[in-house]
Amino acid sequence: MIYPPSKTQGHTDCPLGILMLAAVLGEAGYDVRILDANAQNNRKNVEGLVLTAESIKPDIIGMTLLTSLIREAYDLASKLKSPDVKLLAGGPHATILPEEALANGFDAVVEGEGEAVIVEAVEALLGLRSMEDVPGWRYIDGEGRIKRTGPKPPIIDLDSLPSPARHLVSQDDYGGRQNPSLFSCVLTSRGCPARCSFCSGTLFGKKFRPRSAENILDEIFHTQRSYGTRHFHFTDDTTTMNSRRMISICEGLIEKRLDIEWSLMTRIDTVSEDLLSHLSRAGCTEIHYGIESGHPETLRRIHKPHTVEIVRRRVPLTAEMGIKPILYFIVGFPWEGPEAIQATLNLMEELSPYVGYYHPAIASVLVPFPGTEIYEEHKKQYGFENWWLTSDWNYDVPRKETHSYMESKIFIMGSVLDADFFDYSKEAKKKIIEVFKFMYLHNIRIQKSFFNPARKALLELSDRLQSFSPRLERMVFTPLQKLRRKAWS
Ligand code: B12
Ligand code: SF4
Repeated sequence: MIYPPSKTQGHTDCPLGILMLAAVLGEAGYDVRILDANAQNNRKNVEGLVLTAESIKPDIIGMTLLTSLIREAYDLASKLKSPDVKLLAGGPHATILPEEALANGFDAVVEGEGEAVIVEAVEALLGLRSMEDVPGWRYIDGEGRIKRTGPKPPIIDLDSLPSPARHLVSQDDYGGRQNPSLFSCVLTSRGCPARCSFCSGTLFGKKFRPRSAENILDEIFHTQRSYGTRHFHFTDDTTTMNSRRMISICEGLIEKRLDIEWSLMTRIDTVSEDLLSHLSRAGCTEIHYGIESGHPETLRRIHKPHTVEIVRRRVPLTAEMGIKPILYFIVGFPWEGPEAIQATLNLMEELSPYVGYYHPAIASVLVPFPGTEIYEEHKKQYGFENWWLTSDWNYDVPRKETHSYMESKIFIMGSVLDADFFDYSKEAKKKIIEVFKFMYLHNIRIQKSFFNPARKALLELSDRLQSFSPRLERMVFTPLQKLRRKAWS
């Protein structure tokens, strides 16, 4: 099972999807290996993955397809393709565009969650059962035609699934440099009833499906026992959707007296003062909220289920309870001019005394992911149909040669602004840069590093030189950029 390589990101979270499938296949007696190309201490490029796969000689290679990694994944598939191996795809991009995956070398695609059908899919690919007998997938039949089988029902009883096969990856590969404690992620529920227009949330559906508190506590307890894990991160879409369940998890954690910290991702409209107080007492240290915007009109148009007022009340409340709020924002919706972006910047400034850090996710400038309302409504007007298949719209690899020193620092992993999906005006771009500069300065300030004054001074110098003469800025900063580029490669 392969998680394909990213040119820019090692990831801090373990690849839960393929670890879940590996656990199910392991129970059925299959020998499964995990190749996570972005594991922090063991990153692999396409060539490295091909060599490793050749030495393992698997019967079937499964791959998670994400839009952000799709060109690497298709390149990898074309190099792995051989009559001796079957290629199976799954994951968000494969669910949204299964036929594209089949056209790019895969023999079959499982749509949506994989646990309920993975054993049948493997049996069919090994020739042990008919391909038509596997629900919820598409495959290429003996005559080269694409076949689709009927839908598979969602897994209602998530407690019936085994725990992810964590023993197949090295726990040291996850957690991030800022979080050196042994780290593991846990998925405590699936599905989100909201319908945000930028979100590729189709994979787990709209119905919230929780695991029971006992089942989650059991996974945490055994993972901590087996690996000495000190920090758990709940990566659900909306962990706190059902507060009664969440309070039971908190009570269980307090009762078990595990020496752990934990964090979660959720919607800010689903947390109350009472719930936050339970979370805090049970060791929750961080909550990741998708705030997205400080512009009320934008929040309404993207169907975000909260208002600016809710954010204004609950971010400080979270901090007062001793939990760090980690905020995610998106700027550059197609209708947003400089005033709308300024409204988001104003909200960031207002909240900054309470904020742990602003998450430096590369899509903080809007990326129109396939299958989303934003993509469907704007692809024709802006001409970005199927952008992920070409390098013209490349948004994640920094184009350092066109960036000032400051830009290359504040757009930490990428160049979304270069991709310019929505033809931003000069003023809007300037405002976007201000937002990112603000986030960068906030994030380095809270790191309290000895180098901060120097970092800040370099940033300001680059900014001033750039507005005076971009050529001069390049002359001064190119040697520094070259040094950094060397460090990157
Ligand atoms: C945690 C997380 C991350 C982590 C890392 C995830 C990791 N290591 O796997 C971090 C923070 C690094 C991250 C970053 C990004 N993420 Co993210 N992330 C998530 C999140 C919240 C949970 C992922 C998870 O653990 N899911 C739980 C497991 C069990 O599900 P799963 O991996 O999908 O696997 C199931 C099925 O997909 C399927 N399956 C998966 N692989 C395979 C393979 C085979 C062979 C088969 C048969 C089936 C199969 O079966 C699995 C079990 O049911 C999801 C949202 C979500 N609800 O899933 C977004 C999500 C995956 N991320 C998304 C995005 C957009 C990003 C970023 C581009 C955003 C950004 N701003 O930077 C980056 C790109 C990362 C990259 N590597 O390129 C989108 C992907 C959309 C798309 N079209 O690809 C999602 C769906 C969020 C959303 N709703 O829009 N992400
Ligand atoms: S609340 Fe989060 S997971 Fe749910 S639809 Fe909106 S962005 Fe997606």
